[in-house]
Amino acid sequence: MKQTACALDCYDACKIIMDESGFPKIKGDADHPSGNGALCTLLNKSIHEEARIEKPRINGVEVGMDEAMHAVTEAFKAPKSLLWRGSGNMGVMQEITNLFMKKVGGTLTKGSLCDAAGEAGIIEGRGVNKGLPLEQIKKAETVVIWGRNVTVTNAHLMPFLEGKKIVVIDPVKTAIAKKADFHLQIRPRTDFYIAVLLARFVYMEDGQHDEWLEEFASEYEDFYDFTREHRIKPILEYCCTHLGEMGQILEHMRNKKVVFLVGTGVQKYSIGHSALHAIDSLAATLGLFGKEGCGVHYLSNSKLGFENPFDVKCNTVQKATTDFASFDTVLVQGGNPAESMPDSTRVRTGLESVENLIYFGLYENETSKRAKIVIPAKNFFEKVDVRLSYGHQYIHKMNKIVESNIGISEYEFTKQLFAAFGFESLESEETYIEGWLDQCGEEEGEYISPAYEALPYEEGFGEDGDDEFVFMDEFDDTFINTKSLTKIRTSKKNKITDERLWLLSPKTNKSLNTQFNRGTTVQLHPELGYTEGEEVLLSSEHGSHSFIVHLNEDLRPDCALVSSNTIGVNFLTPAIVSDEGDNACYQEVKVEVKRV
Ligand SMILES: Nc1nc2c(c(=O)[nH]1)N[C@H]1C(S)=C(S)[C@@H](COP(=O)(O)OP(=O)(O)OC[C@H]3O[C@@H](n4cnc5c(=O)[nH]c(N)nc54)[C@H](O)[C@@H]3O)O[C@H]1N2
Ligand SMILES: Nc1nc2c(c(=O)[nH]1)N[C@H]1C(S)=C(S)[C@@H](COP(=O)(O)OP(=O)(O)OC[C@H]3O[C@@H](n4cnc5c(=O)[nH]c(N)nc54)[C@H](O)[C@@H]3O)O[C@H]1N2
Ligand code: SF4
Ligand SMILES: [Mo]
Repeated sequence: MKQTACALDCYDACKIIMDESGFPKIKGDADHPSGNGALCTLLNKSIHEEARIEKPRINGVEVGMDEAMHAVTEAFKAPKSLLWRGSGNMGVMQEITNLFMKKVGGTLTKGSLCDAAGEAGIIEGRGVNKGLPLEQIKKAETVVIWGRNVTVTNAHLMPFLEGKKIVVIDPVKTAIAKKADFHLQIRPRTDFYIAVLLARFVYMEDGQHDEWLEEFASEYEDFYDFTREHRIKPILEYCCTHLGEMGQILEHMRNKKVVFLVGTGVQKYSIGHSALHAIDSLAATLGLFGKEGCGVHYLSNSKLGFENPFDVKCNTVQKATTDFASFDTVLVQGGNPAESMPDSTRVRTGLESVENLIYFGLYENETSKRAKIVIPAKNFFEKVDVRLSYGHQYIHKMNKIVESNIGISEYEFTKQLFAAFGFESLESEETYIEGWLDQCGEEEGEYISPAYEALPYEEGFGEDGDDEFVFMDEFDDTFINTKSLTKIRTSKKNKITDERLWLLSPKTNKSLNTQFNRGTTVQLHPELGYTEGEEVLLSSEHGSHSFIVHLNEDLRPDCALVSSNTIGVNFLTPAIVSDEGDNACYQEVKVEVKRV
């Protein structure tokens, strides 16, 4: 029996086993604490069906690997080079290319397309982003699923939610929302307000955890004052909710072991950090840190506690708003920026003016089509690696379970470049792999994160656990003028006076970002008067693209849902980064719909 782990960018980071019948017969490990023996359709089907890039290319002509790598070497002799790495493979060995960039004085990216705004908010409050172990989720009585589509993006968590009261806060009636004990169909981008008001109500009914607060978060009176700066009636109206709904949420939290499962949905905005800081501040008010069955589970810093041999100091540019045109050579590794980055018009213009655009990946996509040099990669079945997880504490050694003649690994790619430039000091592949694994802990025969703590923040906050929790004390929003909140009114029918719709772009179960199945639809509420199957043009101040209408009653009428795997979605999104955390802000945009 051979073992590896799924490298796709996903909370679950499933362990994979393959018995004597051989590839492609793979399954999950039913005995693993985070799995149930099943993989998902992406691993059972999509990944095996997707056509690979098999041969290297230069200027559209297939060449041998040696010739292609020679062209890569020449390209890196140009003065200004950039490595833009996506999240196509989550193995730690992806980062080995950093070592080469350091040697040639190249540039790397900072920030993220994904979760960094939320993480910045967590760090503001807790000082460090530790994961909440799965067993604490299992011990909770109430689970508040806040901007995370668990059944799609985190399906292996479902068994951990059995028998619990479930509250869902999501603008969409998702599958889990339909089954929940309470669903707040929140207006997008209002999570900060909901969290602050909930905290205010907790204080008003004297439900704060005084004893814990005195010890770990003594500025709580100031936070109460901060919550009181927020006027209840206009804010509830703005968020399209009312006191009754707030009461129902509080009912499920009062004197209960509560876990918040927060997803990226709450933080795809300039103010994303504030959403997480406010949710954390609510959790602190209730004294939910460092206790059994309690806590806030977000995408954790999976590298916490590790010494990372690939952590190098280089110049950096923003990942979400990279200006590709200012580089002579750009290596795109494991990503598809032409489609996954915000503001596709801007990104494509930039990519097209790069003299040496190198694409190093598995599949043809909007980026590979624009590249001068294409280097096929090995997929994760075909190489060795180590898989950390942002969703749980377990770590997997990834073994090679398939022999293949296609492509090269990131280690081999780096090794060849080191040799071509005459650089020394690259260790062997095994040395790096063992270096990562040696740092792990062990539990019941499984590797576990060195940062694992059964009850994170039990001793306190900050890197060393001797700080207090820092409540939020200011909120600044330049996109929506909060001072004029009272003016943004909604009619009794919940119709917004602003005709433009919030653009939501969550994930789907048929794709992994832009890998595998691509979509073409925009989902709209039937009340808006469009017809199933008709073509519409969506426009924002950043660009426009046409989509096919799919009617969906599970949406709010003030939202248009275009999932993140949909061709053209990012023509609509802004090239900006969040106020904190250098994160993309895919949902900081409203769109107009027009029939074509
Ligand atoms: N509108 C909108 N856009 C979004 C989002 C959103 O919510 N809304 N979400 C954002 C988020 S959260 C993320 S994480 C990003 C993801 O965006 P990207 O990081 O660009 O990821 P993908 O688009 O999935 O492209 C991954 C590519 O990696 C390549 N690949 C896979 N495995 C390997 C490997 O082992 N080696 C190499 N070299 N290549 C490999 C494949 O060819 C694949 O095409 O998208 C962001 N884009
Ligand atoms: N099958 C599959 N799994 C995946 C991925 C995939 O593409 N496919 N992508 C992976 C990646 S890269 C990531 S980052 C994770 C992300 O996984 P999640 O954290 O689940 O993120 P999303 O699916 O983008 O959005 C989650 C939910 O947020 C809601 N939402 C949108 N706007 C708001 C808002 O303003 N407030 C609130 N409260 N909710 C809002 C959406 O309706 C959606 O239900 O999933 C990973 N897992
Ligand atoms: S994509 Fe996620 S759920 Fe599917 S096998 Fe990989 S880690 Fe597991
Ligand atoms: Mo992501």
